[in-house]
Amino acid sequence: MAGPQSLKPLQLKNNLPVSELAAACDKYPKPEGHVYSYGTAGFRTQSKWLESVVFRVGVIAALRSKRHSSKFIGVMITASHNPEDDNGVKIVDPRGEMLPTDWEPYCTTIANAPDAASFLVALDDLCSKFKIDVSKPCKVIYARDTRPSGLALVAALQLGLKAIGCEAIDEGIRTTPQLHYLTRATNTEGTKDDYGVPSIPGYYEKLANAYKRLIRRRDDTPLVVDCANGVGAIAMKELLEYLPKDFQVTLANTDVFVPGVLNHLCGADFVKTKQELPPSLKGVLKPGHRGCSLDGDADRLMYFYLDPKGGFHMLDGDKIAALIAGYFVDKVKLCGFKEPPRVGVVQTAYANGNSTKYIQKTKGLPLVCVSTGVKHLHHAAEKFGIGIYFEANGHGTVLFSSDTLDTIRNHEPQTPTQDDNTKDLKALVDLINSTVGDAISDMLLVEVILNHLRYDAQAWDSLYTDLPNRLVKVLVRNRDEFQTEDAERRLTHPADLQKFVDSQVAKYPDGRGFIRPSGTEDAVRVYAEAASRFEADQLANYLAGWTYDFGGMDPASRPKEYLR
Ligand code: NG1
Ligand code: ZN
Repeated sequence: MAGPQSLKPLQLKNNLPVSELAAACDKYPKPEGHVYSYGTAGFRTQSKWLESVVFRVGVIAALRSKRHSSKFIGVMITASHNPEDDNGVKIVDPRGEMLPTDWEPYCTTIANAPDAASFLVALDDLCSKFKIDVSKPCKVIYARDTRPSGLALVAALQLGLKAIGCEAIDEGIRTTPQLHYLTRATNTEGTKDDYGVPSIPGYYEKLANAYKRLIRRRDDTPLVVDCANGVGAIAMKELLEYLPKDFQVTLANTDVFVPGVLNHLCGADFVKTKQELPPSLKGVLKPGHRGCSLDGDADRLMYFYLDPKGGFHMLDGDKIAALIAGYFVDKVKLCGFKEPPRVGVVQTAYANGNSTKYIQKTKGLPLVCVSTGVKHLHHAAEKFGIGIYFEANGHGTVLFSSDTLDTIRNHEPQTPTQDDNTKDLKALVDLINSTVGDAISDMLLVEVILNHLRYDAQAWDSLYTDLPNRLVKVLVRNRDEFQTEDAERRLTHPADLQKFVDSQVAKYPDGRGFIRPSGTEDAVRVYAEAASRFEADQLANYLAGWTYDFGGMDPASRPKEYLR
């Protein structure tokens, strides 16, 4: 292990607090043989491997703040919908966005540095590459979800922040979107881009006030919210204090501090992957009621309902996007703008084919497909006046360009209808957490839209019918052998596997299928959809079987449901 003494020969170009950083680094030695990578979800792995990484992320976040004129940088400790024993850490930029991609490889190198000396060299490289003035002050704001490992990881983070002399705000246990909100609100306070009061009560007040301005007389249909036994349960309880008393809601799966139950048989990821009702909601959700599930850090949302016969129906991120997009395009028309903002939708290849058709053909809206990962969706949505982005798994939000915000602010309505709708649009801007997908803000938005359109869950569901689909996770020798193009919809390698995909897909009516390496797990994902359940399953299983064999696995151990 390299102690401060062994660092003397180090020739660094930047004036980093070498001895403080080296001493702190030695307290959190990097586990030998473990390789980390900063991906779509930041660093994410089993919590027992994460202390050295979180310590180093503290230092990186502080340097990012120095790079950004000493603005607050956010750090969120969460593993979202993943198992309770996992954890993760992600850096949030000053306006609440994700860390830019060009920093990712530096984060990876810094996390993998085997000892204090190489850690310092890697930090020095980062400072030189991005011309960071190390003498500047730095500020970080951080939070964690309810995972038991969070506390020890916060201690590691704090040591990193202390070692580099960073001012820090500990926000305690918060949802991921709350931390994004706080980061942006803190940085914009008192400016023309003021995002709201930079506090948790400020967040609830902003959402609740916007909701009250929007909601008309509510029907009596109750909403059941599955909180995944995570931090969303805390936030939902707190939010209810700010909402009108007639907001009828039943909170389920709120066992925040019971070990082992986080995301277990509940939550947005369970609903999306199993396409069934969380068992804990049996008897709680009645036919005709609306239900929704948050995930473990409350940035994903899934709706669902039971038909009169008790059949389960899921309303996923695509259905949410379709509802929101249709609503916004009509709302914008009713405002009577001279130059209406351009409403558009961003999806990934996982979007159901019929949702794409509905948005493009039925609603006539521009739509782009991008690679998986929030940063891709977010950036593409910024190109629209009003950009709606959602992943099928329920992560998404609506972005308003600064021109659009000016248009709305300066608009002079000519009729009472235009006036009412412009007021609604202003309230919608406040209701939506544009920094990142926010399950709670999205839920209020869906509730408002259903209320305005007088839709029940079934009416919403009937906007289009989902094509049956299947997602399969296939283990392979090395997922890097799988490379894609065209927003991950086609493989460039192995090329012969893509030829097989093309020939299979062509055999199925409404067939679509693609294979891509996961960005967050050591696996390859296979997706297929087709006109019937049987065909979607069969197509997915063929593609999975071929992926397994092309992935260098032993055909003798191929799972029996995979086909060849
Ligand atoms: P990967 O593991 O790259 O498929 C998953 C989700 C993404 C996104 C990220 C980040 C699917 C198929 N993929 O990515 O949509 O949410 O995790 O958490 O749901
Ligand atoms: Zn999440």
